[in-house]
Amino acid sequence: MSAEVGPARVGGTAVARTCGPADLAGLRRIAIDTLDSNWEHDHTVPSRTLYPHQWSWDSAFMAIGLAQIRPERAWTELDSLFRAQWADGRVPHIVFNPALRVGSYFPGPELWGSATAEGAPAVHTSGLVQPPVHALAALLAYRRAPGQASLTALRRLYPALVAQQRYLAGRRDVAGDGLVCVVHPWESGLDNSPAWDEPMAAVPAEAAVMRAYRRHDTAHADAAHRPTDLDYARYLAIVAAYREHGYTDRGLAERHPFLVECPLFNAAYGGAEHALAEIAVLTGADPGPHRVHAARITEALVRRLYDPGSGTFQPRDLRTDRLLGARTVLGLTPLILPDLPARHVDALVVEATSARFGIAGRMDRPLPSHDRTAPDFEPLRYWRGPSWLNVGWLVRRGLAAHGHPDLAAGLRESMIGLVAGAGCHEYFHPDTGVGLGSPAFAWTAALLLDLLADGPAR
Ligand code: 2M8
Repeated sequence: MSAEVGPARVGGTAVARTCGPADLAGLRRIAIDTLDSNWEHDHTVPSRTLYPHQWSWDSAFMAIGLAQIRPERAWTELDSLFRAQWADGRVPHIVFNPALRVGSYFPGPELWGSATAEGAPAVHTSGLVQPPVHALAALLAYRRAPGQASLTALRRLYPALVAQQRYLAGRRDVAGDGLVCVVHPWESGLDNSPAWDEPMAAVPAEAAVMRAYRRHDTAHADAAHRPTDLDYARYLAIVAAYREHGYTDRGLAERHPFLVECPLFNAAYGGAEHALAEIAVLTGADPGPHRVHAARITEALVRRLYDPGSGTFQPRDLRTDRLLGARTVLGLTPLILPDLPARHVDALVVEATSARFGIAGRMDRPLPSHDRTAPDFEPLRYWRGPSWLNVGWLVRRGLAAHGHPDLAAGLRESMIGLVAGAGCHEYFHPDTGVGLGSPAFAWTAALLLDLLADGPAR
């Protein structure tokens, strides 16, 4: 097996490279070592330095990679996350490891105060959620490692995955339109995406409040690559508004400062129903209700978040009931929905292959997280331009499923090229491919394993 990967551009120079079997085996080894060294008794930490606790959607991505190399860990990973599920079904976005010292992450358990919230688990968690990619992860983990043990694990997880969706449908459909809304940029997973600039600007906060806190992230990553102090002041203000009400969702529409329907979150939400239908078939449950719900979500996503003017999906700000115009990579992610209508798929392919995102059979630069032609494109700052493997992995799945094997293969090669050139970094410079953020980042490793295991056309 050999794969043309890249061209990864390192230090500004395009390096077209061909990985032979030895290189690919070496890459696989690096990914396995990264996952092993980030393993922490029952879960994988995204990064030992920047993110030393358990994160929700990270764990789903970990399970996808672990299923290939240590299947029992894939199930342990998901089981440990779902042990922290709240009584209302929410799966918290961070599960704190009680063994770590105070200050090992900011904001830590003392700021979240989950212990006093109704229905929270015994372990400390945040009160937010993240994109529900867990049912898809469980299904893919099963497919990578089929057998009795995996089937038993799927049966065990199924009711918890259903409860996760029930929480979102029952408590987070704030507009009553069949979509769920995120109450904090952290819930989107793309924390400081330009998509959130407008609703964030409406959140009253002063950067100076951050003098009262010590940020942990900027001690481990370049401050110029991270969200600003003003961003953090607003993040904390939104957390405080939610925490004040014990993280209950009743009355959100009247009182909460940040309410947005995100295309990625809702695509994951719909994708989860498709995955649950397949899990139901495998475990002897009824797939029918999941299929019906999946179809409704896709219909609502198209009706509420598709912008015919730009030909892409955009978040909707529920406080103004307007679509947010920034053309970020979030807009491409509804491709993961198998029932996305063909004309919307076609429009997204136009957007994906445009100069904004540059997806091609042979990519000359990595997929950016934001429109690279936009004036606020920032190639170094976190989710405002850099290239990330998880979003690329989702988009690639969508392109492959909707009959674009050449584009899917180009994106795959580009992502493998990034890791070949820079290692398992958290994110990558979208022009040069230089590795940025945490150098031993677990979801990069896990998803690389998945990309390596799939042929170029899958
Ligand atoms: C980043 O988010 C956390 C807050 O949740 C942070 O910046 O401290 C995001 O990239 C998010 O998507 C990810 O799940 C998390 C851990 O990798 O880090």
